[in-house]
Amino acid sequence: MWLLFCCCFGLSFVNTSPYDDVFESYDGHQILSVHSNDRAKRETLRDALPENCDVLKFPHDTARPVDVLCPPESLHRVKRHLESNSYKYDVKVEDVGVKIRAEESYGTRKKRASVADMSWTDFQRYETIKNWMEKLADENPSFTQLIEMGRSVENRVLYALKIGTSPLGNETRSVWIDGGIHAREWISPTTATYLLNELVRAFKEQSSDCKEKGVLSVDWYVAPLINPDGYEYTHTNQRYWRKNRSTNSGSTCKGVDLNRNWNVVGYGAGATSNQPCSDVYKGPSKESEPETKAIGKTVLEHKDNIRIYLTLHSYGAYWLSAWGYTTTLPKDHEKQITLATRGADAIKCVNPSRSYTIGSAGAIFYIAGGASDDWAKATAEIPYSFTVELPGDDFVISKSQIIPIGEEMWAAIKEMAGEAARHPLGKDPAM
Ligand code: 0X9
Ligand code: ZN
Repeated sequence: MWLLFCCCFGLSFVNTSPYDDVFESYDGHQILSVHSNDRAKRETLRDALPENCDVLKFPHDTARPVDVLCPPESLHRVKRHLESNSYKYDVKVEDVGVKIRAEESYGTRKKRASVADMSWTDFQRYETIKNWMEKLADENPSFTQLIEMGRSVENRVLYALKIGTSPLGNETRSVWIDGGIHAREWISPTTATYLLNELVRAFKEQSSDCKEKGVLSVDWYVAPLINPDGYEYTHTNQRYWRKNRSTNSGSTCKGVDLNRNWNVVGYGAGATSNQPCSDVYKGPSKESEPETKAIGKTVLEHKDNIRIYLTLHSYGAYWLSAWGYTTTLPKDHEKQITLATRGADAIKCVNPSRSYTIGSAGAIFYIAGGASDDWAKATAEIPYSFTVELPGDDFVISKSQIIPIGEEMWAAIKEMAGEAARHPLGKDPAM
């Protein structure tokens, strides 16, 4: 019976349909939250799910549920399997199609973007973000610099904006923030643009606010949307797309998981796949993707000054440090956790009900190698490296959350500035 179930349902982690150029409405799809304190049983569940179900979250903490998105044709079989194997589950989202149309007007957003569209009351398209970054650079030449890092698979420009006046010349410390490596995590690029906007405001005003003064003492690199092709695809075709839009040789399935593609120790470890149809496909080789190459090259050019690398993801409110490819902790684990805690405490001051879970990715989340956080610490030798899983309980999140989450992260970012400013230059002392 068990064998039959596995054969029918396939054995992969998460798979994407080869016919991915069609518009997916998600009508009748459900998200199931599956509860089980038994770690082995949770792993068995992952292996037993059908190929067309998508494991959205698989928390290491067994007190938290595993979230699975399934299409209507699989729901009956999956629920029968859960019930006959005594898994407890709730239907977290009754009809995903209805939810995403209500939250985001998904599928109706083919309108042409313009700079005037930039706001934080809605999720913006690539063109809007790109035009807005160009405008920021044009209007503020004394403290910004637009960096064209490279081009995506579909030839979209990959921008980072440098903000700062380098008050200590070559000795000025800097902080790197990126967003949107995972296409469907819309709150990530949105929060990155929110932070970029606050940074530009603070520099423009030459703010005398004590905390904001700290912000002015370092340089900032913000790359808000590093997987623009995947992001656009989530607006036009499949809201739950995760990867970039590479064509994979020998397969009809597109896309590489850019957060499994970095040239770093641990590439291929844990929740990673060598199957192009998998949502966690690591690519044909390390740094095979133009997006990974472009961002990596830019970070390396500034690595001696960048003291903190911060990459924004969603969801669940976790502040994660390296390593992610192993449960082993780095030598300076306590130092990483101290700064992460300062960030989370600053967030709590803005929103007392917001609680981040803090720890190393491999130990408290799940093991996954080839991610940008490990690369920033091990390869670029940047002293602090964090993945922040922003709040929410789904990749689909209400646009009313954009500003509150932006305000929270802005408070955390000011803490990062203070630490970056006082940290010694040079190679990470822990490496
Ligand atoms: O799996 C990921 O890439 C990240 N989680 S997400 O749900 N946003 O996809 C977590 C990455 C944590 N870092 C490492 N495992 N190195
Ligand atoms: Zn992510």
